[in-house]
Amino acid sequence: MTGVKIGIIMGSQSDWTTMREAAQILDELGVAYETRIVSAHRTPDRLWDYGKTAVARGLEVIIAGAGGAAHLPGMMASKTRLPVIGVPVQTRALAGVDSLYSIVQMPRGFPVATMAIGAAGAANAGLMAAAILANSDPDLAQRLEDWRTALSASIPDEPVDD
Ligand code: RP5
Repeated sequence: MTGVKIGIIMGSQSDWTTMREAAQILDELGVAYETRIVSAHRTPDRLWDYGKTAVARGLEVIIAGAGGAAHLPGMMASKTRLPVIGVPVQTRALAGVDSLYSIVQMPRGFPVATMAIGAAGAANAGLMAAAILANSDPDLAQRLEDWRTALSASIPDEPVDD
């Protein structure tokens, strides 16, 4: 086991621009993660192996981003009991609504915690994964509290002209 508890997986290199937002949040919070390209359609055996070995390798949360016919998060949820956080990547053709619908409407029994479309969703996936780990990691819990306090403090009281 590597000690890494969060896996960030995505269907394509082209998803990394979005999924990097999750990684950046975890960097800010000092949480280790691994990143892999795992495509439900192009590398199904890789998906199967990743899901099958995830628990034994010590992972505790999987963040899965995909676009279009975005079957990666749901298929991963079917293969591992670990919590899977889905990120609908924004697409050109249908603006990510296709991704959202592909991820969110899971059948009873195999949930995917589905975030918003695009960069905000990916960042929130990082925060959600950290929040899950923080339940059993007081130091991380404090860092997460501090992160949230700093964000609140950065919001001005009044708007200014652009
Ligand atoms: C999906 O197809 C990927 O998750 C990606 O969002 C989308 C397009 O992939 P590329 O054609 O850019 O590799 O499987």
